[in-house]
Amino acid sequence: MPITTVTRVLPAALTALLAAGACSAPSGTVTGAIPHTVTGATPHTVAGTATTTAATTIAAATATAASPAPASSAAAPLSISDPWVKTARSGMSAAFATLVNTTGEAVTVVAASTPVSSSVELHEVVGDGGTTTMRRKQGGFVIPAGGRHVLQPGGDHIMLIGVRTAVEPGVEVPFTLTLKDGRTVSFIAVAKDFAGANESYASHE
Ligand SMILES: [Cu+2]
Repeated sequence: MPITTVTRVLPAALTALLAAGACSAPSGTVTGAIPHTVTGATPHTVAGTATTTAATTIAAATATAASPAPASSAAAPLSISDPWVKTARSGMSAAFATLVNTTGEAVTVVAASTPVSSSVELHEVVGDGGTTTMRRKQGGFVIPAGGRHVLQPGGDHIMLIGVRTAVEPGVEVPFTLTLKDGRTVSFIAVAKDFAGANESYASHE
């Protein structure tokens, strides 16, 4: 299956899209620029009523379509929507996104990595009442066939332990997810300030 080849194309496309989004909108709106379904929609219709923001998005989508991989979302096992990472100068941080399974079989994410952190783990948040704790997610993130798995503050997340390159607001941070079958999926997360998601870190013991 040619999936490995296609996933190599994804980062460039996402970089272009996120760059376009970052130029035209604050971080909160960047999420709207993530494109898979928008790309497939009828662009000429959108263009006719385009605002400045919409025009930028369409331009980015066109660039994606012109890239060497014609069947982007169909071939990648996961598409990554709304990726972002919490700003941090050092220590711990976390990345979030919606992982969309584009295949007919369950996909399991077993690891993640990013150059800005010496260690990265897949975490979940557990607890009740006022006390919540995060810990490693046993078995990784499982995305059901055709389904999605939301990574968000207070829930499952990609944990950065040992930030070694300051993650400033607006910076684009590359991530790579490793799947259970060894395939990888890369994406770019835009850094933004966020005051929450400060759950205490559970001991591994
Ligand atoms: Cu965590």
